[in-house]
Amino acid sequence: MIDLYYFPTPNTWKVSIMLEECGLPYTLKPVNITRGEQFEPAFLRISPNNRVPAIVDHAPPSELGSEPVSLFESGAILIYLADKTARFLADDARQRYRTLQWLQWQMGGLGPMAGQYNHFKMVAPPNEYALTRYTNEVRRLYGIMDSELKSHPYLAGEEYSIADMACWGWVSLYELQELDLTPFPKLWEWYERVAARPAVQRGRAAGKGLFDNAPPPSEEHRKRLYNPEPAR
Ligand SMILES: N[C@@H](CCC(=O)N[C@@H](CS)C(=O)NCC(=O)O)C(=O)O
Repeated sequence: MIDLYYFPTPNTWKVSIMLEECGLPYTLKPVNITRGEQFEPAFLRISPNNRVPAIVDHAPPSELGSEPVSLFESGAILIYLADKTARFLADDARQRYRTLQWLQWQMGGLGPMAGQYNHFKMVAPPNEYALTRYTNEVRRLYGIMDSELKSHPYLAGEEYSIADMACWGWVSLYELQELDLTPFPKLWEWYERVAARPAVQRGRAAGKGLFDNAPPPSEEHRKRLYNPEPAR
């Protein structure tokens, strides 16, 4: 059984989607990041960067011994699960690197840039410069995906992989983000192709409603989430 430390965000959906795709049983461990639960000492022992997702695998592959494996960073978690199940990351070295390249593109580019876009669009006081910068950057990244997807159905080629899972959750926010996808027809086709997978639908819906009755964040919670001070 795998524990998935969860808050409904694209970074966590990557992992719930992969767990669903692989048919691995998992338990959701809610971490309400709007209420500061990511700073609880027990969670920091698993995820010292105070971020979801994180996992604890209580039945790791035998070559890792019998101690549970605990991991943070969604990209590392996807690679771990792919290696554990031998799925969605090819054995063939060239194809493996091609997939990891797009996974890292998501981790270092699409995720952080779309995260900043969300912040300046939905959270921060009006800041035209920042909003324009991140809107243009997200559009540029969508253009890169659109162009890549002209020659093959999935980001790393012919096969659906962890690179698609990593990117899809971010693109799935397009309505909330008020981003127009019509200039990116190949990206849209890819989005719908991936969205049609039952495991993607289950992974995206996992934990829906889990935080519906949570009290709203206080000013202090918001400050800690959006403008935290350095850890000491
Ligand atoms: N690079 C990390 C990013 C994780 C991340 O930013 N998680 C956000 C939610 S999407 C979070 O937990 N934020 C809590 C905080 O900033 O304190 C990953 O991909 O796992």
